[in-house]
Amino acid sequence: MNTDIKKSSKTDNYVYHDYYCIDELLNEDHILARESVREWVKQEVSPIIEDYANRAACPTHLFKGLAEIGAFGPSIPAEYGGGGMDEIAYGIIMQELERGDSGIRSMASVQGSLVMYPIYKYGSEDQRRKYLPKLGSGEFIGCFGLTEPDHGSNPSGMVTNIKDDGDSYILNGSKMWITNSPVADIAVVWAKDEDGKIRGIIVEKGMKGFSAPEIHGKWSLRASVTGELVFEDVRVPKANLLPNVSGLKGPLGCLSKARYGIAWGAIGAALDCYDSALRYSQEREQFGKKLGQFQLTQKKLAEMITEITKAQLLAWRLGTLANKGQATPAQISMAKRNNVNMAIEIAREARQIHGGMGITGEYPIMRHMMNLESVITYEGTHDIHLLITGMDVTGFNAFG
Ligand code: TGC
Ligand code: FAD
Repeated sequence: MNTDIKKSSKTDNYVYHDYYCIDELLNEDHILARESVREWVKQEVSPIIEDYANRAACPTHLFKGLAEIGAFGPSIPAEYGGGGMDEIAYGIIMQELERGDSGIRSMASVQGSLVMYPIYKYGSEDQRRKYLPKLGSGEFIGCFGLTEPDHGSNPSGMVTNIKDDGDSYILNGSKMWITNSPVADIAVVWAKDEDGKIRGIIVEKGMKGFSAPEIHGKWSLRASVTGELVFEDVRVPKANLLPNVSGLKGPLGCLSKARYGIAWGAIGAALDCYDSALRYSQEREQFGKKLGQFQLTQKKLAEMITEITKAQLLAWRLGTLANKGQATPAQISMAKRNNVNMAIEIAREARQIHGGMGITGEYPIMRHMMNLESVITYEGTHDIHLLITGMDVTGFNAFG
């Protein structure tokens, strides 16, 4: 990957906004985690992110730093390579990362919630010991293969499959839109066995018949690398099958974990847009007045902070439920859907407040706005999450 790092001379002036004093609901560990990740983002992400996004290059050198700040699996036990913290700390870390860039949060979400978590939750003790420390330290990069070219919202229709062949399985099929796949050392892949049951299997880079070509031409998440996974008669040892889960609930359980993190993460992107718009409105003058003195600008900013505050409260409450193991998949869907949509709306309004400057890389707005177009689609689209809520409240399944 590209190591020619061009640093910006701009200062990251971001200030956190906590209109409803939600900090009072946090403990010392949460605040400490937040401060250290925020500082890391200011030092390591903000100066380079615009350049990487412009070049559509992934700052893979940040994997190690993400590991050092505890961004991989913050709520997975420390003995298995995680951070041993609670779910609120995990959420706060995702918020601070996405304040920098959704692609950086993606790097952490995939590694922690979609690769380490399934190995921790569904793996054998041998698999845990073999992979988790390396993933937790950033020595290994992982990816998660669920989506296929013809099966996105409906993963149960997947055609990727494994066939029994002595002490191995033979894996065939392909996966699409896979974050980190071109740079990954291992992939947690979901495939159907000969009984049509969905199973998880760990595929390692270098296995014969396995390739992971990059997908080019994205206008969103440009600093995150996305690719395919292609399996042509790949022989995978049986020891790589995740033994403790079968069925769609396996991958969906991982998605619950990652969607929860996104519900927090999106607030970070929204806060960055709001913060930039507020500062701009206090500095920029038109018609002899600051933009912030116009009622129309005040309406925009007042609505932004109202929506951010509602999203913060939703995420915090979801976190307290998650800490008790009581956050339901449908509650997580509601928070993911609401908070990502809120962030996109705020990015659009913040763009307006910045006028022409809002379309440039001088400000983070367009980058966040374009990123959020992926975030509103991956991990379940906006409408799929609406239908999950609809099913939960009515008892009727509207899929299919
Ligand atoms: P359905 O019959 O509803 O459920 C099958 C089984 O799964 C259980 N379940 C869950 N378990 C844990 N967590 C959840 N969130 C769960 N949702 C459902 C369910 O109880 C059932 O269990 P059992 O024991 O009865 O078998 O399944 P369905 O086929 O009707 O599908 C439901 C639907 C459409 C909601 C689901 O397929 C879905 O969520 N589709 C969206 C697909 C999606 O989100 N893909 C994401 C791919 S990964 C990704 O985007 C990573 S981006 C990463 C990054 O860069 O940050
Ligand atoms: P489709 O499922 O084809 O949906 C198209 C449209 O139809 C959407 O608006 C959808 O809401 C709507 N629709 C579908 N079904 C219904 C219905 N029943 N009722 C009403 N409307 C419906 N996947 C992975 O497995 N791993 C990854 O790491 C990963 N990373 C990603 C990174 C990026 C940048 C992107 C863009 C995607 C990534 N994905 C990943 C895939 C992502 O999860 C899928 O794109 C997403 O689940 C939607 O699938 P699809 O793109 O095939 O859209």
